[in-house]
Amino acid sequence: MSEFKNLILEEDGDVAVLKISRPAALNALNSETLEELNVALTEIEARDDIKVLILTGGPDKKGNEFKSFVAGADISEMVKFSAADARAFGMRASVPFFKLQNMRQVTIAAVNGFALGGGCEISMACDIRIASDNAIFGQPEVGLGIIPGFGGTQRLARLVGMGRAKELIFTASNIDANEAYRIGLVNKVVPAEELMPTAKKMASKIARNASYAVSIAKAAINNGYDMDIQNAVEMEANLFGITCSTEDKAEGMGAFLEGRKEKNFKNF
Ligand code: CO8
Repeated sequence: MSEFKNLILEEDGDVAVLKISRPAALNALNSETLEELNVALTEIEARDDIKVLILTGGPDKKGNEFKSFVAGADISEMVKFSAADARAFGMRASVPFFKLQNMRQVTIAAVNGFALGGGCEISMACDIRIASDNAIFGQPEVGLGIIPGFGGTQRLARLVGMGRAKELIFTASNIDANEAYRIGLVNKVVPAEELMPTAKKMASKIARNASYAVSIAKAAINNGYDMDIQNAVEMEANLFGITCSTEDKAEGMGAFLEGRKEKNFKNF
């Protein structure tokens, strides 16, 4: 794996933890970090031994682990942008964000503090969000004279519905973790010290299943989401057919029929 300036990759068996680490800027996303994210996610996706990726924020400069997930895109970089620079920045972010959304592995955002602007947006590009009870979510962009530009106007509405997305974006209000849970923005809220253990427990549970089937299920959900239901269900039937041709199907069903708890999935 490559070396990174603003990212830290930790591996724990078949689960990888990728920390965004810019302690001086509360992990704000600048161009360099977006480039690094693209490289890291490309390398992780090519690794068969990594089944689940947890994305989280590194500590702030005082060492506080629960200060910030990602405090947005880097305002000191964006302030100098022309319209063309801004578009290029947005497109640069869309590559790693779509990787998080569509890569073979399941992606879990472990949100350990501020998830503002681009921070809320990168969490929404992940499959699942778990928040520490001190996490704060928001899309403050219109207060800065801009709009969410890393997919926030699109992914927030898809996750929490158009009315709530419009309220959050138009008021630029922050919400706490419990409100984020109430509106369906996060899957789970846990005490701060339980955040990584909970994310790792969920990751291990996912990793124990047939990972090829999990990745096909992810593709079915993602691809079908914007299709009409008739075509989406037909697409699902085709993907179901593919999983029926795998050794893991023989192993999973065989284990059930033999009353065997242990399963030896080969992941194909
Ligand atoms: N960008 C750059 N630096 C930042 C950012 C940021 N987003 N957030 C925090 N920092 C820096 C601060 O400037 C400060 O630096 P220094 O110590 O050198 O003064 C350091 O991090 C610590 O921050 P604070 O002292 O402000 O810490 P507080 O605990 O007082 O406050 C907050 C924490 C509330 C999170 C506060 O830092 C804050 O409001 N940050 C900005 C949050 C924000 O507005 N984020 C959204 C940015 S816009 C965006 O994300 C758009 C995404 C789409 C772009 C698409 C382009 C095409």
